Amino acid sequence: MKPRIDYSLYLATGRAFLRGRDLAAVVEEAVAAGVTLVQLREKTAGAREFYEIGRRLHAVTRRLRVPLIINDRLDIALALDAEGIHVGQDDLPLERVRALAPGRIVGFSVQTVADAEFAARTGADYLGVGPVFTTATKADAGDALGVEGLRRVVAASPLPCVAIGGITPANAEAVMACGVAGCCVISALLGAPDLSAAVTAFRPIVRPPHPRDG
Ligand code: TZP
Ligand code: MG
Repeated sequence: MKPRIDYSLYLATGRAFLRGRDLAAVVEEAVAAGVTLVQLREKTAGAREFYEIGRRLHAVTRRLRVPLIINDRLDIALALDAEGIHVGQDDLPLERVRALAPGRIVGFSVQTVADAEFAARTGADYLGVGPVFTTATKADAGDALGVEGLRRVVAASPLPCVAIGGITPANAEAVMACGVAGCCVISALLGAPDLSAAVTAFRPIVRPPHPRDG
């Protein structure tokens, strides 16, 4: 059986937000403050650079005992022996990713109830649902679902859902009330002037799931 995964505060990385800081140091600070899961999202790196960044980051996340999820690239996830892989509609097909990554966490990005049902049939472990709110972080994120749209997808999904897109401490309570397992955040954490303070602001809102929940 897979160990239980704490999705409550999921940090996705973004190079544009580093402001000269070292990625591994930033992630270490975030996890120390209460981030529970880390996704390495590198949209411009070639395979070798992505791998080298991942190698350094995985050393940190292993030491801190949080799972590392690789965005988009199954080859990099496998080469790093990362705990998980997250794919969307334009990446390798979910069924191939599931088949090639047995025992790893497989996340899938969805916007609709039909996508969520497909992902559940195809063996995803969790869903990234969004964008919930408009966001400047992902240019092609599509139209915002809003809280009501998020609620509809979550209600129809048998899988744990993580909300993404424009989530801040100010709107996270409404997002969590939709029944999600957690919030996935880039700019409200990495763009904050004080990362630890931003994590601390989210923490009481994104309560860890109750053991009875699954
Ligand atoms: N997928 C949907 S919205 C988004 C991704 C990767 C960007 C989330 O970033 P932010 O800064 O937390 O809105
Ligand atoms: Mg992708």
